[in-house]
Amino acid sequence: MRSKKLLGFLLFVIMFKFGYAQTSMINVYGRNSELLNGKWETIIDPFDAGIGWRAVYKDITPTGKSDFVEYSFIKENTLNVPGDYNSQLPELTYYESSVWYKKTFNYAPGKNERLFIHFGAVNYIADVYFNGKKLGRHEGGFTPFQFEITDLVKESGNALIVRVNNSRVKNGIPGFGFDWFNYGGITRDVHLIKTKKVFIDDYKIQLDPDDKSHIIGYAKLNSELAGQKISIEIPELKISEKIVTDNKGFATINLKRKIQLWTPEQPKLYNASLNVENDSISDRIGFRTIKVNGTQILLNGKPVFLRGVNIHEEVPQRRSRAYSDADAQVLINWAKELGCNFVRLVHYPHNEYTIKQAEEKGLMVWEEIPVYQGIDFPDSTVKGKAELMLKEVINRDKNRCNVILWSVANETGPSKDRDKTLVALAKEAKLLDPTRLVTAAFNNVSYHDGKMELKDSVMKYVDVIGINEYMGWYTDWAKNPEKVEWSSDFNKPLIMSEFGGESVYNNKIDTAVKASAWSEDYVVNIYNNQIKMFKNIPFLQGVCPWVLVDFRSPVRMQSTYQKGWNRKGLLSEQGDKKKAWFVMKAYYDELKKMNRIQ
Ligand code: GCB
Repeated sequence: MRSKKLLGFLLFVIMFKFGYAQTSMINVYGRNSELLNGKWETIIDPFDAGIGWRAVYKDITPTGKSDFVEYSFIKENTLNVPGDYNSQLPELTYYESSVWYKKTFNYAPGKNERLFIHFGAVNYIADVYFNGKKLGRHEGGFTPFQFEITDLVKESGNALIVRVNNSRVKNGIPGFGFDWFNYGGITRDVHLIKTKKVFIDDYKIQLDPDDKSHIIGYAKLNSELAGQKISIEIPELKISEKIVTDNKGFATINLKRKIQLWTPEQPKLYNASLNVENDSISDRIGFRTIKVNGTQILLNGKPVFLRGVNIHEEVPQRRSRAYSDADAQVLINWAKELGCNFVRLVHYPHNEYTIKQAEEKGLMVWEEIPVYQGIDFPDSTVKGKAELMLKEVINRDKNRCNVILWSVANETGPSKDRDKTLVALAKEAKLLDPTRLVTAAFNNVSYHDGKMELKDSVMKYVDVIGINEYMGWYTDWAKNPEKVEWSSDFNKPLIMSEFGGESVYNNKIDTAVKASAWSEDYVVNIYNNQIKMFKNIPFLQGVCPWVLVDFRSPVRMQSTYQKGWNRKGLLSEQGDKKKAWFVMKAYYDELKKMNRIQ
């Protein structure tokens, strides 16, 4: 056993040392960059034949009469980037294997310039080659990564080649089975980032959790250069400051101002910029504090009740992954219309457009890594992979003031290995970001002595407990919903992170009593009952119905109603409002009126 673990550890070390992607610099959208989006040439490679002697990455095209090269990219065969491949060609609808992508570009190098290729996300494995050389690999479908190509780039005819493979893997994160569509491909923007020799690699600007007029943070250079002046400008706050780096290339931010705080009602954001030696970054920064006090969640020091909804990163009408600002607007506007002040973005980090749309429109966010049911916790590489994903998403979004919760898992069954991994992840999240709350969605509740009891030793390690329960759908009500009581040994806030049931829009089968009828009325009953129960849970501080909109999932193979869709949406896949939508909306309107919320 020990030697298995040691082997896993060594493999992991080797992976990092040799050819693993770099953790991405933050805020690529605020930097000097250009998009490499558009049509990329592609080769579909179901058996991964291009890895061996056919060596697709060598990018050989036959020219002379006797060049017998069969496996070249052909200009006509293209797919769009960003975008999943499954939704782009009918023959790729259920495809789970490799596609090779190629993009050529010219580049006029600037003086003292450095160049990076940055991927917003590639699902699931990306092997990246540039001008015939392997740059490295990235594993994980929802987090960004980059490679530096300064020394490899030419003025013309650069070839960037990526093998993308979306096979589900036993020791992957997520693992073999999950309840959403396995969209593969280069699913988010690809950027070429240009920096100067010295540039700001990372920064954090935020409110001191204990002083609402104190801005704290840091800026960090890519190299350990002392004495460099970094300027910080936030014109609306009359901030124009210079801070100086120490011998680690690190400088702290420490400023006093009268600040208008970010709230769901007034999501105030300030334009900000950072600059070092003509390398500059722009951002929009909001200021708020988020804490727990006993069973309360405090936003800017005041108790807040989270009126949420769960969202998958999918545009159901297009049957594809959401990847653009326009897609983000559709999803976020629906949540706003429902009356939300909060969204749970499941079950993996969503694209930056969505987080920013939510921030601009006043929605607090729960972000999650895909440590989902069925993870192979005993596998020696799994913990390290999960930790890396957590680091990648915290790194990416630590300046988004609307992100209040980092979720380290969803519905994982207790075991020694699982507990160890989750506790490590919860501690890691706190270490990386002590200013936000840590959570996980659990489903280990049991009915005992007339009460629902929260049962999971890992609950001790999170700030906020998420519970997914499906009374009325997967399980019956233990007793009359109004009488169901909840008890907790933890003096912590609870969010009902999932509840709901399936119905087909406009399905009027006149039964409100039979779950298997998939009728709207049956689900209305579930929602009414849930709401009755919520009113009796004193430590409940938020609810998130499952789910905003019907979503595709191959495991949903019931052939009359589901047909490949999870039908628990408050909206149909065409965006029609089901009856349950109106029940939730009325509840949220009532909560707003009661002023239990901000
Ligand atoms: C859950 C999972 C979610 C599923 C949902 C369902 O508990 O967290 O991913 O889609 O239930 O519909 O069963």
